Amino acid sequence: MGIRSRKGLRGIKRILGLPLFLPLILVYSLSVNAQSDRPDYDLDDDGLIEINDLADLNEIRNHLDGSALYGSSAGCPAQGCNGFELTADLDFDTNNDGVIDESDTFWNEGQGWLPIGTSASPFSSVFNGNFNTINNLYIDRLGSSYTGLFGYATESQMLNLELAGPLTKVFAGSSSGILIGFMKTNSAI
Ligand SMILES: [Ca+2]
Ligand SMILES: [Ca+2]
Ligand SMILES: [Ca+2]
Ligand SMILES: [Ca+2]
Repeated sequence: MGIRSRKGLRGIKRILGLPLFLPLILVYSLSVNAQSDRPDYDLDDDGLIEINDLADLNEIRNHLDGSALYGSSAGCPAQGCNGFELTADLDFDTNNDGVIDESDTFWNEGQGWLPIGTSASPFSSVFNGNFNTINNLYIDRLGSSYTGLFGYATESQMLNLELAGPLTKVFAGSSSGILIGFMKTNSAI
């Protein structure tokens, strides 16, 4: 009994040694990629939250009115933020190997990019591309309406955005386009 307990204790020590080491690696990698923990989401105070990568772009769907990103409006001007602006070219061929497949981040089991905004919850703010390019948008959702980079928008504005790249493909149902599936009144491209 006594011998078994000592062995057990050594086993626990060995197990504890590993988890103490792992969280350090996790914390480090999280802080490197921590787009979601910015002290200021609108560095130039123009009311447009900066979109720096595809993860940021993907997060817009959770803040369709442009007031926040990752649940935060930190650094927005006093009247609040009312949209987004792109700060860099983006590429859906995320591993840069010349094909869009399951190795790319937004493959989604072959369906590709999930459009931002639905008829029930439309995108309703500003998206300024700042003359940057979104490359190789891939969507294969033949049964879906309102499909594009944005699926459905109302009371919104999209400007200065280029979509390009040889891998760009949007297979979709009715009311679909590459930039936007459907735009309601009082909107402008
Ligand atoms: Ca700006
Ligand atoms: Ca800004
Ligand atoms: Ca600011
Ligand atoms: Ca790829």
